[in-house]
Amino acid sequence: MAEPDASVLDAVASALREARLVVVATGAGMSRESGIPTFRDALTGLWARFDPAELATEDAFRRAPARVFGWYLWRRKVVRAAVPHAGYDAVVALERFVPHVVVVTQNVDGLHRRAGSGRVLELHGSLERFHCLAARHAYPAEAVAEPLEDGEVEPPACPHCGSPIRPGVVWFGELLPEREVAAAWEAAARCGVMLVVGTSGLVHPAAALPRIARDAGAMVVEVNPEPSDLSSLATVVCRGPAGAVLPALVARLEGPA
Ligand code: BJW
Repeated sequence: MAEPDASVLDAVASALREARLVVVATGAGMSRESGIPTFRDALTGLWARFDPAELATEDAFRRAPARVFGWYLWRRKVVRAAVPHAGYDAVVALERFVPHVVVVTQNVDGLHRRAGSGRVLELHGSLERFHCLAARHAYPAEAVAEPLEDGEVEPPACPHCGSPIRPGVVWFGELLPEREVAAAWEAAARCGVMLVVGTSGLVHPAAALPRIARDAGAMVVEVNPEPSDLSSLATVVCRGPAGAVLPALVARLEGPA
C-alpha cells in the first residue's frame, strides 16, 4: 500500500514538532506487520472455527477452561516469536523529538515495551500475566510452561485457593485497570497530538480516547490502511500500514523543519 500524501505527513510532522505531549493509541493493527493477527481477523489452523470475541469472556472460560487457556497459550507463543517492526521503532524514536510521549495500547502482546518505549499503559492487560479466577491471586508467568502441542490446555489451580488460573487480560464485561485508565484519560485530555494506530474503534471504553483528545483541542491522526469507526472524528487520516506511515513521519522529524 502506498504512503499517504507528502503534504499530509508534513502537516502531522509539524504538529508533532510543536507538541509537548503526544499520545500514541494503538490497537491490534499495530502488530500485524510483526505477524500477529488482529483481533478481528479470522483465526487460522487449529483455531479457525472459533470467534475470538466468543473466547475472550469469563463465560467462555467457565464453560471451556482448557479451550480458552490453550488459545491464550498459543497466542503467547506467537507473540514470543514475533519481532517489533519498524513502526514500533518509530514510536520509540518519537521520544527524541517530543518532550513527553505516552503509549496507550489495547494490545496484550507487550511489543511496545520490547521495542523500548518508555511509558506504556496497557489497558487490556498482558499475555505474560496470570491470576486466579476467584480471587485474582497473582500467578507467576514462568510457572505456565509452553505446552508441547497447540490445543486445549487445562489451567493450573491457584496454590492459595484452588481456583483455576486465567490469563491476566481484560475480557468483555470486565473493568479496565484503574490506574492505567486514569493515566490514559488524563494524557488524552492534555496531549497536543494523538496518533491512533491500528484500531477498529469498536471496543469501549478505549474507543472514547480519540474523542476526548479531539474535544480538548488535540490533532487526532488516524493511521490505518482501512476506514474505521474513528475515521470521521480524526483531524487527519493517514491511510497506510503502521510499519510504513510511522517511520515516514519520524523521517520528516529527522529532516529540516
Ligand atoms: C492496521 C494494519 C496495519 C490492519 N497498520 N492498522 C459502550 C458502547 C457499546 C458497548 C460498550 C460500551 N462500553 C462498554 C461496552 C461493552 C464492551 C464493548 O466495547 N463492546 C463492543 C464490542 C460493542 N466493553 C467492555 O466490555 C469493556 N469493559 C467495560 O466496559 O467494563 C465496564 C462494563 C462492565 C460491565 C458491563 C458494561 C460495562 C472491556 C473491553 C475489553 C476488550 N478486551 C479485548 C480482549 C483482550 C484480551 C485478548 O486479546 O484476548 O481486547 S476484545 C479485543 O478488542 C481486544 C482488543 O484490544 C480490542 C480492540 O480491538 P482492536 O485493537 O481495535 O483490533 P481490531 O482487530 O478490531 O482492529 C484492527 C484494526 O487494525 C483494523 O481497523 C484494521 O484495519 C487495522 N489494521 N492492519 C495499521 N498494518
